[in-house]
This record gives sequence, C-alpha cells and structure tokens, in this order.
Amino acid sequence: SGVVAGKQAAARAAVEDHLKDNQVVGVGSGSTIVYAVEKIASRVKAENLKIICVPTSFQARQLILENGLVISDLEQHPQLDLVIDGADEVDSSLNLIKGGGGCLTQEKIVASCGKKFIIIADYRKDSVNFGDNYAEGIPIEVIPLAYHPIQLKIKEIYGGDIKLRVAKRKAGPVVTDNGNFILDWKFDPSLCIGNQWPTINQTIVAMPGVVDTGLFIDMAERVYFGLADGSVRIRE
Ligand code: DER
Repeated sequence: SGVVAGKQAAARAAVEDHLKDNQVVGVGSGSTIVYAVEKIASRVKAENLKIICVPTSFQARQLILENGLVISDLEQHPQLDLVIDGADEVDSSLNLIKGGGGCLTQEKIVASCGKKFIIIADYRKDSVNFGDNYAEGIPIEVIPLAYHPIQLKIKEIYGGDIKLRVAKRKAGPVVTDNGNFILDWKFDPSLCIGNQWPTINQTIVAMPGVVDTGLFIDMAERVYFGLADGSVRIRE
C-alpha cells in the first residue's frame, strides 16, 4: 500500500543519509522504525560498520536483537550520535506528537541523549496543526494511582476529552514498559492557535503523577515523510 511504501522510503532515506561507522544509535518504536532497523542491519553487513543500538522500548529491543545488531543501553552509552524514531503527527514548527505505541517516555529520554534526532514517518503524519490528521490525541504517561485526578485537572484547565487507554487483548488499561498508564487527550483545536504547545507541555509535565507527555517540542532536527509513490519529502 501507499502507506507502507511511504514508511519504507522514509526509513531507507534517513538511514542512507545519517548512518556512519562507529555510531551509537538510538532506535525508536512503532512500525516505521522496523524498516529503518532492517536498513541499518543491511548496511552494517554490506559495509562492515561498527554500530551499537540503544532501544526505546521492549519492542525496539526485540527488533535490534532479531536483526542481529549490537545492543546496549544508556548506562553504557549515555550520549548517542543519532536517534531515529517515528511520529504520530508533525506540525509546521516540527513539534511532534508521539506515543501512539505507548513508548513516549523512553522515546523522549533516548531522544534527549542524542546529538541528532531524526524522524521517519509516512505522509499521513505531515500536518500544519496537530489534529489535522491525527485521530487519537496526545498520549500522556501517568503513575496509575494519579490517573483520575490528572484527567480532571487537564479537562478543567484545557477542556477537550481525555480517556484512559484500555488494552485490546487484555482486560483493563494498557500498562507501559515502565508499569504506568496512558491517558489519550483529544485536545480542543483552539489550543493550536498561537504557539501554546511549549507552555501546555510544561504545565502538564509539572502535574504530580504525570511521567511525561507525547509532545516533543523543538526536539526533531529533520523529518523524512515518505509519500505513497515511494518518494520522500524532507522538512527541517
Ligand atoms: O509510539 C510512537 O511514538 C511511535 O514512534 C509512533 O509515533 C509512530 O509509529 P508508526 O511508525 O507505527 O506510525
């Protein structure tokens, strides 16, 4: 499909452009990153590159191991040369919504340790304002005991609709790799007027019980959008 062609094109172009010998690379989570890890593995083999990978989730860990790549962690490599990850939506200022896969906290930690944070996404994620194409809203990772007061507080301050993310193949809420819950916040589109997201993010992150949000403000260096015809559009 066009979406898969787009994911593959974005992933391959980003790895072609940014992967070099002797790098420690942060590996993101989701479906687009699968093609990037495959491309990394094929370049490592073809060019005999020395690459160490640091995962952003259990899924990323499995992906690294399945592709025979060298795996490490932030304890051994607290500074990364390159971080590649997906996104659920990208706005005109290159702010991101991430967390569709529920790994936003580890993803933001790993992204913050990288010299370069490169995003790969299919064309559906390319927006002017958050919400143009994005359905679910902004994910927020919270300590389980705090989820209901946080829901009320966000709704009181900013409105919109905010729901606990429930699992599809398990009774009860989704539990993150860190043992926490996720709230999905369908925000009011009026919040996109002016440059409010940095302040909104800081206010929510400061709420007791909030671990982190899926708002990645001013972090991405470059975004590769893969189009349905397999071509790539770059924004930076
Ligand atoms: O959950 C995440 O943050 C993922 O990186 C997500 O934003 C992108 O997932 P996709 O590549 O499957 O669309």
